[in-house]
Amino acid sequence: MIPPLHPIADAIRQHTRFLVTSHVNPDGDAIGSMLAMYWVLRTLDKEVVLFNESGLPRRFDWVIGGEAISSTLPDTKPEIIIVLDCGDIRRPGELLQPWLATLPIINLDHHLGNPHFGTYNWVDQRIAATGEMVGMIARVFGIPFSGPLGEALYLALTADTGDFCYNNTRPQTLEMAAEILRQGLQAGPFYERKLATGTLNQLRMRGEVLQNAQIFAGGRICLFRFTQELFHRTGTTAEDTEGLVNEGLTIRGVDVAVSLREDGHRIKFSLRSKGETNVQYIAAQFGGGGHRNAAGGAIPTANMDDALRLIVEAITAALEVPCNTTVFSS
Ligand SMILES: [Mn+2]
Repeated sequence: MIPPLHPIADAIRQHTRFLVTSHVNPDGDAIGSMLAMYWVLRTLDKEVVLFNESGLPRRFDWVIGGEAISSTLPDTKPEIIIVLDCGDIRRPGELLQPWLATLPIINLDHHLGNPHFGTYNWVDQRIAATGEMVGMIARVFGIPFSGPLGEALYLALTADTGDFCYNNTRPQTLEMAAEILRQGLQAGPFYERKLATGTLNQLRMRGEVLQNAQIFAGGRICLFRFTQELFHRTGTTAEDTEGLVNEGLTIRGVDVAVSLREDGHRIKFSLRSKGETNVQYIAAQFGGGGHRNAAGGAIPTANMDDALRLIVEAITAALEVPCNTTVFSS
C-alpha cells in the first residue's frame, strides 16, 4: 500500500465541504480525475464544488456530470481544496490563488518535479494518471467503479496513457481499467463518444498544419505551428490543436515532436518524445513542466520565429547531452 493514501483518506473523512480543482486548459486526466473525485465525495455524502478556471472544454461535453464544473468560484469558502493533476500551485489559475494561500490543500499529482505544495501530498510520477490515484482512493472507501465514476476514471486513464499505449501503462493501470469494464463500462461506445467531438474545420486546419510540418536536427525534431491567422481563416480555436503534436512522432527517426501556438504575448509550446528523451527537462527551462515524454509551457515572446529558434536550440542541446534529471520549476 502506498503510504500517503491513508492520511489522504483520513483527511477526506474529517472534512465536509470540498472544492475540487485541476489545471487550466484541462485535459482528459484533469476532467476525469475531477469528476471521479466528485462521484467519490458525493457517495460519501460530502458537499463538493467542482472548479476549473477554463471551464469544461467542448470536447468533453459528453462526459456525465461535466456540467457540474464551474469556471466561477462559489460564494462560500470550502473547508479544504483538492488540487488534481497540477505540477505546481499556480496551475489552477489566478482566481483560486487567494484560497489556495489560506485553506488546507490535498495535492494529488503525478507530474515530475511537483514541489509538494499541499497540506497533504500524494505525488507519484510512476502512476499513469491522477485519475488512477482517485480510483485508489475510491477503493479505500469500497466504492465500486460503476456508472459515472467508472466513466470518469476511464477517461483519465485513457487520456494520459494514449489509450493504454504509452510507457506509463502499468499492470495496475490495466487492472483498474479491467475493474471498470467489469462494472459495466463499454469500451467501444466510450471510445466513439471520445473520438467524435471534432469538426470539419478542425480537420482541415490540422491538415494544413501537417502540410507545413518542419524537420530540424537532422530529422530528430518535428515541428508544427499554429498561428492566430490560421485559426481566424479556418474558423478554429486553440482547443482544436489538442493532440496534433503526437503526429510528429510517427516519422521514422524523430525523437522529439514540438508544436508552437501563438497566444497573446507569448508562444505556447507542447513537447512529446520517444523513449529516454526527457522533454520535462526542456520545458522546465522555460518555466513549464510535465512528464518525461509529454510536457509543455510558454515562451515570453509574441514572435513565432524567435520562439522557434529558442525551442529548437533547447531541444537540440538536450538531444546532444541526454539528461534524465528532474528540474523543479521555480
Ligand atoms: Mn495527468
